[in-house]
Amino acid sequence: MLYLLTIAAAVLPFGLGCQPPSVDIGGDYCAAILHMSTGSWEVLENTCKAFGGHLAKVDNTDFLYYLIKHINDNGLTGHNYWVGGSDAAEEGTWVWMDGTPVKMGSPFWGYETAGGIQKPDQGDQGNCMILMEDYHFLAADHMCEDGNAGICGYD
Ligand SMILES: [Ca+2]
Repeated sequence: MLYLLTIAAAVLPFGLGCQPPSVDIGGDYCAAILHMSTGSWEVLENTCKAFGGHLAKVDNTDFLYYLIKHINDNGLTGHNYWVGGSDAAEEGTWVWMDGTPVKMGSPFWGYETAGGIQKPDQGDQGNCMILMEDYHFLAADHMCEDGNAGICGYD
């Protein structure tokens, strides 16, 4: 009995930090990487809401680093992941779900090596933010209705 209590005391502090289905991705960050889900940006946002979160607000480079590392270290590649940025309300003005501005440029947004064009570059055709495998999981603007996986955040 004492043995079990000792194990619980040692394990629980790490488990309690992240609300399921989110997991500890390192760096004291929690996220739910929904690699098995496929849906529009809105569908994935609703899925995240059902899980008590939102599409992730990836507004600091440390969080982005641990997200990409977790995806690569856990075989979660092969998907593109919706995150919580959008410029649907006003073209060119990217905001998170809570209305705060999305940081533009490097190191958050991906770019095409040929031509060096940095995302976002799709205008009205791309109003939802996605971490694209083609850009090593840096961000791109993408057609919101396209079916993709998503990442829920709990901040
Ligand atoms: Ca746009």
